Amino acid sequence: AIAKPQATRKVPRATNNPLPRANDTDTLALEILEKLTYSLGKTTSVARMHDWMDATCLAVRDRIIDHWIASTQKVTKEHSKRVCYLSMEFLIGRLLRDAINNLGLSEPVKQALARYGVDLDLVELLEPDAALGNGGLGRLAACFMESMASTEVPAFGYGIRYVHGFFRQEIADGAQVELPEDWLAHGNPWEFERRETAYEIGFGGKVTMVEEPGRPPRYVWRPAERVLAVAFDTPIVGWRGKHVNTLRLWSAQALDPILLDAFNSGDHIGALLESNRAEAITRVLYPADSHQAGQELRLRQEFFFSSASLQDIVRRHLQTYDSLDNLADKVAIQLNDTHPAVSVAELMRLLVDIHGIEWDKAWEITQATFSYTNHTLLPEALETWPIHLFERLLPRQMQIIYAINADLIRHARLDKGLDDGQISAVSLIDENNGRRVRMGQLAFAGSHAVNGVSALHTELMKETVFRDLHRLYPERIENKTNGVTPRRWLFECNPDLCKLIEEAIGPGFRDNIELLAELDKFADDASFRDKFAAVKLANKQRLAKVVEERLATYVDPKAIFDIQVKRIHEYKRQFLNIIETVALYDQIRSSPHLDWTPRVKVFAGKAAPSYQEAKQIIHLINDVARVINADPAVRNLLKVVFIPNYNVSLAEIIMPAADVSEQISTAGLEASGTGNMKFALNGALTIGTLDGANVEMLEHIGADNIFIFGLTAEEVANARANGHMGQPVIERQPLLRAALESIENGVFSENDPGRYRSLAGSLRDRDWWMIAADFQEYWNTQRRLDELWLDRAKWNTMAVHNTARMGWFSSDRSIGEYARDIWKAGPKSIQAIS
Ligand code: B1N
Repeated sequence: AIAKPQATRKVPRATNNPLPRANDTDTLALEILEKLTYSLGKTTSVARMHDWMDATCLAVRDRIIDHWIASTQKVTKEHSKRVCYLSMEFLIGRLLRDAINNLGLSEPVKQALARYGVDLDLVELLEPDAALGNGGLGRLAACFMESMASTEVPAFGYGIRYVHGFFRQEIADGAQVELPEDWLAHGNPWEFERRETAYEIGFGGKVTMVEEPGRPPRYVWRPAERVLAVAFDTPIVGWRGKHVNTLRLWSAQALDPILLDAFNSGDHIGALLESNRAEAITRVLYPADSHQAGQELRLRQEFFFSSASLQDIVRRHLQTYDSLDNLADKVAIQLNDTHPAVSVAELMRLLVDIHGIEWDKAWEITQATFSYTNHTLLPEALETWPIHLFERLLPRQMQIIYAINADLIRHARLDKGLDDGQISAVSLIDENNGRRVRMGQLAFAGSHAVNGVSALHTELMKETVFRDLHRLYPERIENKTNGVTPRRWLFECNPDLCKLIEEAIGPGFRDNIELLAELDKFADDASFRDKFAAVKLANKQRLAKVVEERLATYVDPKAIFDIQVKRIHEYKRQFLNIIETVALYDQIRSSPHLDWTPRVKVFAGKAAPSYQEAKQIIHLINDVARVINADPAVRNLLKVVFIPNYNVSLAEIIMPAADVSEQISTAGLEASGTGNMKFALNGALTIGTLDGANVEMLEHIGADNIFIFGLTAEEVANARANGHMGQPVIERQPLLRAALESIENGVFSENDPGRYRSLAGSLRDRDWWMIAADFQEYWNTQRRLDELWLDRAKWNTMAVHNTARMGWFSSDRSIGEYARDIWKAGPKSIQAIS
């Protein structure tokens, strides 16, 4: 029998909003049941864990919506300036724990589910990662979204709703295999489709000039092809639910879902061609990190989301204001690398062609609105597009770029007296490699502020890629060192450490992470140190369990966990790490009587599918692991594991479980790094080069608490310029020589002895990544870590100092600086930070 229906609930009179949801366990338990019943159509007796997950997300989502509405109404009422963060990637991971934690609902939700015999910890594991990004750049965008909500900066994130995110990685016979990722397969409880928020995006076609008497000529673009961009909104809730922002991701659709004429005349495939072609734009994320994907589809993706975002920004502005003259007072648009740089030309088109604003005025608005973040100096990552492709796909934008370039060159020549060589360096068109559009120069020219992501990187920007533009506009480049959100990367991933910290210094650090500094005085407190170490050990046990489950390999939680997790790239030098591992293996075998410090070398990371060298490095790590782990001679003194499918959720288990964090890129090449920050925040000791944000970590943590080695960026540049070769270095270093020879001669690849000959050979030759050059110092530094491990009190003191001194690397601090210096947006408290 069905119970008697509840009396109709009263609609409150004072506002048009429903009553906000209550947060007690009883209410949550009831509402989760209601979601299960009325939204999912399931009873408790047939519900699968997945249904509980969906019901929980929906109940939590209602609470976010309450705050979302309040935030939106407040921003609208106060006419606050909004930040629009344009990014091709948002590497979010899971959202349920983030939402529950930020809303302070951990206990009531846990208890509510327990009433049905359901464990929240297991429910959380069922949520798929939103992996709409490759690595650091995409994860930074996700941290920034969370920090903007937490610091109450009104913001929209704009990006692409890829149907397939970053590929899943499996390892078969030691080699990487890529499998499609399918995060939307079971639906996405966090997103709201906004079918009414849709824009037409054009491609190709012709531009004509229209002349009317008494008016300046106008250009009209008639695209040959048009697709629809439909908005999907995800609320991003900040710390304590104070503020909620929107992540707006665009999905591509054909204007006509099916060509009925074609279908009726029997062409069933042709009838769907148009919709397939349109939907292809947002089908899949390009898996290349720090490497330009030169295909047409990539340029389509870039323009598609740039144009949709700008049309949305302009339309929303005109809903409130009757002119676009004050656009820059009300929105700040941040270009996350050059992927959305075509926005500069597209905004000019909207202002000049569509809204009739005079060119110079439009340029003023454009420059005042945009700012641009550069994330890499690697030449292979700097985006350029062949003129013929650009012109064919975006004819009007190409004309506009020529016009911007003409103005730029005129200014450079007439006002600043640049010579031809300097002009060709600042030009938006590269004439040397078969004419190409340089997206970096376009983004620079169209912005009032350009920033690098660490102090060193910003200085190198001024000396290298933007040398000449910097001389022309010496005020434009500034530094904004990256940060990570402490909510996900400390509170959520390491709750036991947070409890311990709270016992020591009170709860203030949860609202102001820089208060972690107060932990410093506990570094020499033996009892605190021991508890700190006990938390670390428990986190290592948790990781050991994951390794056991996924790899059927036992690792001893009492050994040093020495971890390198990040994209696989030559400049990140996983190869250096594995060579050192092989050398250590040799030493243990030849001197088994010595007192070796037990170590577990942990690796994880994905290689771009077409990056052969990176894939070889993965193969080598797995080959080395197989041989070492099977050798009884090392007596568990050394283990090597490669954990497949590194992603945000795996990182949340790994970061708290590291003793040693490997940040060993060739100096000058890692723009910042953010994994380095997550590890140190969780008390790992860093072994690293003077690269990216490591330099600033050294300043904050202090030289006594970090292990720095290797050539400096300047020394690398000099060595390369002076024709450095690896072979003479290798000759002088028996350890390196023996390790390299064993790799080259097939010790780790007996079935295919020549497998690593060319990889290893590259060290004997140019040694481009300075692996031979840095080996000996790296080895020595690792042995210093071994020795330190024997004095555990000292090690733990240093680990505590690391956690205590990492507060500055919060993305709240980064966002505060962007808001104050670049965006001029956000609450007054942020504007006032010094
Ligand atoms: O951006 C991160 C930095 O911490 C890293 O050091 C940096 O390597 C990373 C093209 C990139 N730079 N460039 C990219 C990603 C995708 C793509 O298609 C380039 N990623 C970085 C955050 O600042």
